[in-house]
Amino acid sequence: MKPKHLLAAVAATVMGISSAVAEEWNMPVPYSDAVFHTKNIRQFADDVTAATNGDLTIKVHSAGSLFKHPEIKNAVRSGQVPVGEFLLSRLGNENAVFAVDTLPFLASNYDAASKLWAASRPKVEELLDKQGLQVLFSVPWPPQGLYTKKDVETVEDLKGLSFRAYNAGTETLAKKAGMAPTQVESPDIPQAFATGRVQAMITSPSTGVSSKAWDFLTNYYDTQAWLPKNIVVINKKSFRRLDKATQDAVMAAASAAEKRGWEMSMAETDAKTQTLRDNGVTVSAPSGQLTQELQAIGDEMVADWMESAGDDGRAVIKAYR
Ligand code: PCA
Repeated sequence: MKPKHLLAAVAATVMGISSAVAEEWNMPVPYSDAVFHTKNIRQFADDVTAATNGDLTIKVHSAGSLFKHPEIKNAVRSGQVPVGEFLLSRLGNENAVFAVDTLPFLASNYDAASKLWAASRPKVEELLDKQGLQVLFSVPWPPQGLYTKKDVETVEDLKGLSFRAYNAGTETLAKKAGMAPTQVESPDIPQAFATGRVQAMITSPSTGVSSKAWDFLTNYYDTQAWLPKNIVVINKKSFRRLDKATQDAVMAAASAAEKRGWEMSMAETDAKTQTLRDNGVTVSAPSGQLTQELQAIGDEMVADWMESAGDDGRAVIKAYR
């Protein structure tokens, strides 16, 4: 033990806190402080601090301020940071199984989403484990709806619009609907709309509210298309370096965070949809035709996915069904 650390340990013991050396971890997350995922993660961090009497504190860096969203997974993998959060389906280019939760209309309510997570979790854990990553918890966004700047009755009405995408699945859907997708991180949504770079998006009521959608668009169609999940992973080596009591505290806080996160997400759905209304966004159910046409696009995407996901993917769908 370095003298500095020895001193800290002695001081901690004298103060009656604990004999272990206090450690501080940096945790990058992509979403802003107002977002429920970030609030849930801050609670997780507080729980870890409390349960370990401050032996381990986790400092949350929100809105991509420490690492940009696309870099977070590799930052944890390489050990630049021990823990981080990202949108699971962003890894869909590595393995289609990671993106099963963004297949339109495959699992479009919380009950189905929970079953899909149970069916896919073992494979997701196995694939991430090979990269030296351990899954701590995963929490869904509310069901995804369509935001536009005009009334939309059919897919034809969407043709030619520039569309804000957040993963490969939303890009594919946009293209199939005749739109032109551009990848925009959620903290950059207001600017992308304000400058005319994009004119439509599909995301949750939560993200509509956190980006103040009423400032730049008029309509929200509650399509309930899918529930994409965020995932929190930890670097296995960093985890192994913790003593057993601290490891147990992290895992207990993680399982509480998963449960709390799903409840927060469910409560958000109606509350944030109401906030959209309160601020003047016209909230409506999609027309029968729009629903049918989006479903047809979803069916095509599921069929394509089944091919690209191979045996692993088919096993996940079988377990789900
Ligand atoms: N919000 C995130 C992902 C899905 C969601 O509801 C976003 O729009 O980037």
